[in-house]
Amino acid sequence: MNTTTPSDARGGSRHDRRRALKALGAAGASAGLLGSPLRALAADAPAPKTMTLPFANGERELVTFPQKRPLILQTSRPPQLETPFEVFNDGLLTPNDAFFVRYHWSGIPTDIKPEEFRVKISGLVDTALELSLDELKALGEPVSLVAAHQCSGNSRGFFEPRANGGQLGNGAMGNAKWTGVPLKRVLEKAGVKKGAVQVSFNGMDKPPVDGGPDFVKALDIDHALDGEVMLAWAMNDKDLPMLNGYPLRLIVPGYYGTYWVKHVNDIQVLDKVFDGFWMASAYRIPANGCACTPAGKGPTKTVPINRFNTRSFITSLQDGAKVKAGKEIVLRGIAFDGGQGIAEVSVSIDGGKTWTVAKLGEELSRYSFREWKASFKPPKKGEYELKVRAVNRAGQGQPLEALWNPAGYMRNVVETVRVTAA
Ligand SMILES: Nc1nc2c(c(=O)[nH]1)N[C@H]1C(S)=C(S)[C@@H](COP(=O)(O)O)O[C@H]1N2
Ligand SMILES: [Mo]
Repeated sequence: MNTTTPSDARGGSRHDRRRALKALGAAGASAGLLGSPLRALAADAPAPKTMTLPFANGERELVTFPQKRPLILQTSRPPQLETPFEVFNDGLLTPNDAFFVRYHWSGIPTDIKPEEFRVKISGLVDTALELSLDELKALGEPVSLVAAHQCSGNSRGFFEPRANGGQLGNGAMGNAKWTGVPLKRVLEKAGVKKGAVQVSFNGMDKPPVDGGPDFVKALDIDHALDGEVMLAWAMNDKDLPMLNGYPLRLIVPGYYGTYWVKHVNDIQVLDKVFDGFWMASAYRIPANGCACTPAGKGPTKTVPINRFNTRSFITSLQDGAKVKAGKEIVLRGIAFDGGQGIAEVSVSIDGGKTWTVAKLGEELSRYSFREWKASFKPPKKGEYELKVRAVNRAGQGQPLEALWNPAGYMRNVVETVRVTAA
């Protein structure tokens, strides 16, 4: 199984980034100029802003791309940006300008005229369609859903032994309100013929070189017709940012981000299982209950990655924080899963020896980040190992020891935050 995506293999340099920003050509590009190699030659040039993810070789620049606030740079061509973790403590919805960005190929669209955009629905249908955005929006009442979005490789940088691919911290995820039209409505307008097996989704981005496999994903026909999978044009009540798939993207609630195809303009109903590279070779997980293998070993059998496992995070305190002994504070954070909904979150302040049930916030949807809160009063001075774990309505929880797989997917170990009470 292939575990290195082309973009991971190529990485990115400051020079690359400058070109990418030039290509994107919007206001945020000024950061690209600051980040140019020339800067290094100027004696009084300001040092690039950096931050350090908590693993070896974790130093990253913070850069500003169009429509984005400064985000953690993973690669520049294509843009791959991670959300600084503090953002998840600001609110349950991740702001559009802070939302992570992931692409596989550098041939990304940078200038799309909405009036010229068309999405094509073809293949095993009664009537092939080519719909404008206005026509899509006129198909009926728009639907909205708050749903978490997460890259399969979120948190890969914490894998031990290290796994090939983008060395991400925990910020390749986000939660947003998505608005659009159910895919079902669109497919039913085209009329799905008997014998349909899967539906494939292609976006406007392209490999920069001949022979690179175009990024195309597929869903089983029943999944595509479940009424929840959505073609979305809005994110948190605004147009999608260009880098998050403007003007239209697929939303696959509860499923890893790899299926959430951006700039989607080509949908095909197929009479067989789609065998493109990004389904047949990449984004596959060990075909067992834990999606795991012994460290350093590959799986014998794989299946396409699918639903999120259960995760939870403390967002109000970061590792190394100082708190006051004897003073009560409120710990808070988030939990989410693949769509059953969170049943319970519990917190430990003694490294996992004892656990206390946290108070859950409102459930915005079964797919949304769910807020939790718990009181924390360090009885005396010293070090505290805070842990959080969640379980969903199907009883699926989080392992105390990290699981491993060669692609570095689906990390969901119980998280630990170490703080000092003084
Ligand atoms: N067109 C297109 N869609 C894509 C991808 C891509 O490379 N091209 N990457 C996928 C992956 S792996 C992820 S994690 C999400 C990232 O979505 P975001 O950039 O909006 O955060 O987009 C998905 N959709
Ligand atoms: Mo991803």
